[in-house]
Amino acid sequence: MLREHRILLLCVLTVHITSVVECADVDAEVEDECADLNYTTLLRYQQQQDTQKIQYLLLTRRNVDCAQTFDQESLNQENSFFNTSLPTKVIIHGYRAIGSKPSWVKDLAQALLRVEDVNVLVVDWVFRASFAYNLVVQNHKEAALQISVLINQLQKHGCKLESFHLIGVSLGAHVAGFVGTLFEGKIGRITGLDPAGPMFKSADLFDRLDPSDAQFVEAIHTDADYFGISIPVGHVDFFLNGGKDQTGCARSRLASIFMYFPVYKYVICDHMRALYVYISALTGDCQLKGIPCSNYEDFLNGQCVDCDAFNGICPTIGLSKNSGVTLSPLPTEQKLFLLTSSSSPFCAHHILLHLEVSPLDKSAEVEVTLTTENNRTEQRLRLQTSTTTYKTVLAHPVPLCQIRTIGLTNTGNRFYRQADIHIKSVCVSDIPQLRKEEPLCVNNINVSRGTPWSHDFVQLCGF
Ligand SMILES: *[C@@H]1O[C@H](CO)[C@@H](O)[C@H](O)[C@H]1NC(C)=O
Ligand SMILES: *[C@@H]1O[C@H](CO)[C@@H](O)[C@H](O)[C@H]1NC(C)=O
Ligand SMILES: *[C@@H]1O[C@H](CO)[C@@H](O)[C@H](O)[C@H]1NC(C)=O
Ligand SMILES: CC(=O)N[C@H]1CO[C@H](CO)[C@@H](O)[C@@H]1O
Repeated sequence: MLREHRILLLCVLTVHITSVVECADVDAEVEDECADLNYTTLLRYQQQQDTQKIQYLLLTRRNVDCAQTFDQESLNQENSFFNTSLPTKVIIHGYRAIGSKPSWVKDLAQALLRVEDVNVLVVDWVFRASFAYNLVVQNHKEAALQISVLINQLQKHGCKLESFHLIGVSLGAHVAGFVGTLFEGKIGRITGLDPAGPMFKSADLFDRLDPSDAQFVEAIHTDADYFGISIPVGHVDFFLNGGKDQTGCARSRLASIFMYFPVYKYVICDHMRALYVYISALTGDCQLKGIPCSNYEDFLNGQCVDCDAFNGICPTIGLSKNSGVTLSPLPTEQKLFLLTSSSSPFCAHHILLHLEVSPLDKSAEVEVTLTTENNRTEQRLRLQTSTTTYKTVLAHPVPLCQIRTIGLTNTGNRFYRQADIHIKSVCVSDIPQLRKEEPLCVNNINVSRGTPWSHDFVQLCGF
């Protein structure tokens, strides 16, 4: 009895330490019936034990929790849950660290199934997607070829090309792109979740995801300065928080040699955010909308405040047709910007802060605070002698209509006495701006050093 306990404890410890399930026999009887992603180890790789074949897992509403393996033969088998009358989502992972089995795959598949009755095929190309990144890049087209063979077969069984939606993470986005190339852009939709950047940014269109790869191509960018690609690759491209650094992810970037160690997870926080935001957008109850703009600076400076160029409908992350884009022909490589919060469901309300001041003798600084019942947002603005108009976009946890108080503090200059700052007007308004909505403004304020000013709004939501 005592011995058994010890063995069990050891098993639990091993699972924790290696995060690779080595004591799987414990509940093997239950697990065995469900297919799972393969994973590879350095030893297996060195001994070339792994076959190079891609494995497919199938999840549907009839087997949400327990994947079936899937291949061409499955179509002739009665017990397969694949339904050729339904659309098919194909999930393609990217580079995989040794020994890893990404847990997000199931989360994404289940989120998709909650929204739509579809076949979800998970492409497991781990044996081509591990070890040296440059080899994986070389392998990605081979993986795409194998996937295209399967899609060809599915077509013969009655699946329509336009009913396929490929969702590729990182390098998987370029795999999806190449599958799209092989079908001459007739695949219905491709979603790239932070498409990989290294070795792809300057690649030929043939070699990377681009708008010609499917009838609708979209991408979400979250790590454009590191693992992700910095250029737009779809009809529309959502750049979250500018597309580079995400809120709640560590700033410091240790060298990529750490990719092979447990810190991998930590280093790829920005990169994987695109995926988690996408999953959240599918299941959450708030919408993540992008504002068209030519660059992030202009967006932050309040130069882009509406979706008039999109018939007034801001493109939304998620499964709606063409992300809600109604333009015909579709735009290409249109950059869309949005700010997010640091955790699920990631939604933030965009608020434009607009300040008009009287000309100043010396540069100054003010702090603007927006207060709601439970929240407080602060923004410091540096005021220059050369400018009297300041605009900035804030990510706010609650909508504008819930803002109770606006405050201004003359935070002054450390080195000399700061005179009063005369604010001609301070205004806050929603982005996207709707024509009928008036901004909330207060005019003619003198803010002295050491005497914060504040104003209460009387407003209600829903009118
Ligand atoms: C991959 O996993 C499947 C079960 O899902 C198993 O049948 C197959 O043998 C595995 N392949 C390798 C190479 O480990
Ligand atoms: C396949 O999907 C179609 C369309 O939703 C449905 O009518 C049919 O019953 C499904 N077939 C099976 C075997 O579930
Ligand atoms: C603010 O100060 C200016 C001069 O410094 C003065 O002319 C103006 O009346 C003041 N306004 C208010 C609202 O106190
Ligand atoms: C950061 C923070 O305090 N957020 C809160 C803002 O207010 C909403 C509800 O009004 C809360 O749910 C958030 O936790």
